[in-house]
Amino acid sequence: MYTNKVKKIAAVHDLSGMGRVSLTVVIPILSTMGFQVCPLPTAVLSNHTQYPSFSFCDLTDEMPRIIAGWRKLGVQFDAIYTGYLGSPRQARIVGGFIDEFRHADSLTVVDPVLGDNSRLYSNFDMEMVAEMRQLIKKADVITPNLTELFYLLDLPYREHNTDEELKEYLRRLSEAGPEIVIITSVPVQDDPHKTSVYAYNRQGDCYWKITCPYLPAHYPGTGDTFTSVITGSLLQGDSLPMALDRAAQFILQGIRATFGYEYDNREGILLEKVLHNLDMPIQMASYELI
Ligand code: PXL
Repeated sequence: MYTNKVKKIAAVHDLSGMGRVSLTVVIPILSTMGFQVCPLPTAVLSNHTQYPSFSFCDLTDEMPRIIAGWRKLGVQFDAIYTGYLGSPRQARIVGGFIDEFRHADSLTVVDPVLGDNSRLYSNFDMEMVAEMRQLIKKADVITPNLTELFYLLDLPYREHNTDEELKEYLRRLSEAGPEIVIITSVPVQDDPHKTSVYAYNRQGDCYWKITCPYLPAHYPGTGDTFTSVITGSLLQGDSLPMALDRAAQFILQGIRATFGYEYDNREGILLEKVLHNLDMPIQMASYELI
C-alpha cells in the first residue's frame, strides 16, 4: 500500500561545496515546494567544475550500497530526478536504480548534464556522452541545454536553429523514450540578451516555446534550478506550459536579485533571496504554442 504523506524524490546529483549547483540547489527548491528530497550523491566536490580547480571524491562504489539500504527499507519514491554523474559507470548504476524503483505513478526526470556553451564540462568525455544517451531512454522528462542536445543527437553544435529544426530535434529525442523533452539555453537570433526554452509533449503532440529575458549560462547551476522547479511543478500537478513558466519566472527573479551586487557569477544566482517566491502564484504567462 502506498503510504508517502509527503511525496519523496530520489535526487541523484553531486554535492559541491561552493557554487550553488546540484544538491545545494535541488534540495532547497524541492523542499520549499513541499517534497522530501532523498539524496543519492554521485560525488563530493569542493566546488563545481567551472572553477579552475576542484577536489573530487567519486562515490560510484558507494551508490550500490546506498541503493541496497533503500531496498532494505522498502522505500517508495514518487519521483527520481538525476543530474550530474561522477563517472560513466554510474549511468548504468542509475539506470538499474530507475528500473528497480520506478512504478506506474512515478515521474523519472533525467537532466543529462554534460556541458554548456558548446563544450563538455571539464572532466567529461565521449564515454559519458554514450552512457547518457542510454540513460535518457529511461526518462519521462529530459532537460538538455542546447550543447547537451547536440551531444545526445551526435550532431555538430550549431548556435542558430530554426523553430522547425528545433521541433525536429525535440521529436527525435522523444522517440528515444521520454514523453517530455525540454531544450534550454537556446540563443535568440539578433537578441543577445535573451534565450528561449523549447519543449515537446508527445502526449498531445504539442510544442511550446518560451522566451526569457536573461542569459542563464552566465550563472552556473541555473540548469539545475530550472529542472528542479519543473520537477516540483509537474509533481504538484501543473501542466507542462505552466511548469515552464514557473521555472523561467523563478530564474528571472533569481537573476534580478543577483544583479546590482558586486559579485562572482561563478557562485550562481542568489537563490536564498527568492526561494519564498516558489509559494507565490505565477505572474507572467509567456509561453507560446508553436
Ligand atoms: O550545474 C551543473 C553542474 C553540476 N555539478 C557539477 C558541475 C556542474 C556544472 O559545472 O560542475 C559538479
